[in-house]
Amino acid sequence: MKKTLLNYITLIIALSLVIFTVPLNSLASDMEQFFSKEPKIQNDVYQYFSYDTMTDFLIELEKNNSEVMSLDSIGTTYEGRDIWMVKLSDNVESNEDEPGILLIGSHHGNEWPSFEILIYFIRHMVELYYKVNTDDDLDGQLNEDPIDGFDNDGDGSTDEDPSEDRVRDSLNNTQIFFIPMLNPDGVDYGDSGSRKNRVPNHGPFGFRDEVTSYGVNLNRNYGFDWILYYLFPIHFHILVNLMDASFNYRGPSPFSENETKAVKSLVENQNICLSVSFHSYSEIIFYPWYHTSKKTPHEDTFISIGENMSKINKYRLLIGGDYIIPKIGGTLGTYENWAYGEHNILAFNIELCRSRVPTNTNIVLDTCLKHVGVGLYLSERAQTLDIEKIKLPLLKSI
Ligand SMILES: [Ca+2]
Ligand SMILES: [Ca+2]
Ligand SMILES: [Ca+2]
Ligand SMILES: [Ca+2]
Ligand SMILES: [Zn+2]
Repeated sequence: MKKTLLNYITLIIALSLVIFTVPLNSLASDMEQFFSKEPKIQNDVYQYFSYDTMTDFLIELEKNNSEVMSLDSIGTTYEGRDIWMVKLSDNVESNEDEPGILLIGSHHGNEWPSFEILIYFIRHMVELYYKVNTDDDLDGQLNEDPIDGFDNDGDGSTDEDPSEDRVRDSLNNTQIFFIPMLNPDGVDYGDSGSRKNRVPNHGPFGFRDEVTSYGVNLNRNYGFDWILYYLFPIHFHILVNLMDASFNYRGPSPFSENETKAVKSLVENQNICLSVSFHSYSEIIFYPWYHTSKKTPHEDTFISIGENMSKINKYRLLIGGDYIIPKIGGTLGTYENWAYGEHNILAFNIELCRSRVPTNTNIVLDTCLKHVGVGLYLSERAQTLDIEKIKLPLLKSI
């Protein structure tokens, strides 16, 4: 640990006599206090971040915690917004030989919980990294109920005494990358956002002079197996994906969009082994393949990680693509298929919540807290993957 950090911790210990004598019943109440200061809660209707408030918040957080947090623009959208990437790790400015995980929110701009949970997780990690081990619920035991979805000490409340050491272990041994809001143009569009981004389209292949419609579905724009559209046009719903006015329009060419280009470049330049892209809604978890019911060589590992996440967030794990993926056909151009198929990243999709944008404060905060648990688990599991030295063979799905 750096000397400045030690000084900082000493300062915190001194201050903690004052600050931490305030009883905190749970992290949720802690967060409510924080958000009410911001002011995030108005008449119990949850106020989500916007692109601008998120940008201000992340800039401020990075300024005060630059030893463990970096904030960089990894691209610019059609409407000129920065695509922010947050990295959390000790010695954050150097690229250390530690396993990396990547968490992405808002491929779809109208699915707001997907960025909200990531901003919450970032703040939790940064805040607890510098906090001394604290008996948050003042029951005389220290860190007896970490965030894992279980009431570990059987006192009737769940996850009420998160472990500060656990956060430090995590950030000292992994590199956590976030793109909390991949599609800010979509998030900022209208009152409730747009699923697609906001580029003007010029016909399905971009050849028309006039603007024919707006927006590409970023989660169909990844350049993996597009040829299957032409080999099996019916199975892969070519018309829905080809027609530019469609909600699932894939774009004029693979990686045509600035947002997917930014993800591609980040993944190509970092050592990422595990990843989750968040959407809403359905409370389900799934994993590749999405275009076939054929199982990947890593089915057992996908199931193991998926089941562990499911224990924390209580969402249903869809095994082997049953239910959502037809036996023949399915979805092409998704982030997960590309990340796994091209880069051997164990990539999951988590569909948050039971509605697209819940406004009940308790529901949103509960979702945020659960996914702090999921994020911590992923960071710990990434270390295991590294130690086990799982070498994923290069794959091609066809
Ligand atoms: Ca604690
Ligand atoms: Ca305690
Ligand atoms: Ca408990
Ligand atoms: Ca717990
Ligand atoms: Zn989505």
